[in-house]
Amino acid sequence: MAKRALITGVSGQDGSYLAELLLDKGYEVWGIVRRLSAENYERIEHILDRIHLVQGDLLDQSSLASALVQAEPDEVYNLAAQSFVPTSWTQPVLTAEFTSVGVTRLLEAVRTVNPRIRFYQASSSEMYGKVRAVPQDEETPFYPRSPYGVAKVYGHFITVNYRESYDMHCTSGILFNHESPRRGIEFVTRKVSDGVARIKLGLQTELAMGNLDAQRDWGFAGDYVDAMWRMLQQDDADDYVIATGETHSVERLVEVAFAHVGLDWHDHVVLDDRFVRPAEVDLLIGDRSKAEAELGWTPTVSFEELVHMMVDADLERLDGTKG
Ligand code: NDP
Ligand code: GDR
Repeated sequence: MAKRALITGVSGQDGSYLAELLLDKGYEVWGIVRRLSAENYERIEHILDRIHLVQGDLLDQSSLASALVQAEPDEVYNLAAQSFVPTSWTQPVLTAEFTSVGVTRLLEAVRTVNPRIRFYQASSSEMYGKVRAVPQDEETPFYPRSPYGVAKVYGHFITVNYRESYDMHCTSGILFNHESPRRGIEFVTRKVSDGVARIKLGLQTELAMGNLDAQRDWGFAGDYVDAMWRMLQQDDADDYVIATGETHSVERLVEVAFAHVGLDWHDHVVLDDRFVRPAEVDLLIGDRSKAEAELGWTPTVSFEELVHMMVDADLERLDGTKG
């Protein structure tokens, strides 16, 4: 019989890639979506006829339990969250409700409906924040620097706690930044790829940016959802860091993106304090040794390939809308 999976956040970047991956593996795929006044299924439009959607919200306990009863999953992937770091300063309580307590709501629903379900929690390198070690691995202590990071630390430890308290198969994947043409437009890589494409096509001239010195370990989202799946296939649940092991500054990102279309970033990028954060995460670089050894996982897309892929996708998308 086909395995069944339930994904929260299926309409997001990672949810859409994970749904594709699980369909390819022969899973029956279910996704939880929020009721909105207008549907936002852009990223899953191409697979809508192959997946099952059920309405639910991380704020609503009974909707989560109902979704589990309906979908009868073998595996649950909790990808839903308020995931944009700057918004966590303007909406800190809502961020905690979604990104922290939401995890407990879902874990409780799993525990009561069927504790044998395997559970994946989308943890984040933002938990390392003001980093205590370089590079960061599963043993590195957390020091979050935003309400989002703080919320994710809670989500991580409640997942570990359900594993230890109830002997449930609960895994926390500590994923470093991962991007794609489906990345939300306000995140830095997509903001840059979209801005570069617009400037190249003559639709705008400037790109306003925040801190260019921040360094991130950026990978391709398609690779990272494969790591999530691999984690849930292990006999025993555990925590894993997923990263490329390379770090680049935002300035380097901007340089590579503009150079790809034959432009010099100095001619177009302007600094704007509105995009500078109250507290910054200066440097992230992950050590994926454990994932490589135990999951056999390695990234397949380099930083330059990723930036080029994203700029090309935005050029193609915007060129069609020009004139
Ligand atoms: P996105 O922001 O693209 O997607 C978030 C998803 O969560 C959307 O489908 C959104 O639905 C859904 N959602 C938000 N709030 C609720 C709620 N209250 N109830 C139900 N669904 C909700 O995030 P990504 O795909 O990039 O990331 C997936 C997960 O991984 C997130 O938890 C994120 O914090 C985490 N993460 C991401 C990393 C990255 O680099 N991308 C790195 C490490 C962790 P809607 O479409 O309705 O808004
Ligand atoms: P991040 O991603 O905060 O790392 O969280 P984001 O792309 O928003 O920022 C990365 C870095 O770029 C700097 N930066 C800017 N960022 C944005 N968004 N816009 C700008 O104009 C800009 N200028 C400079 C930021 O200061 C920061 O240092 C992402 C999210 O997906 C989280 O959900 C996830 O958990 C982490 O990655 C790992």
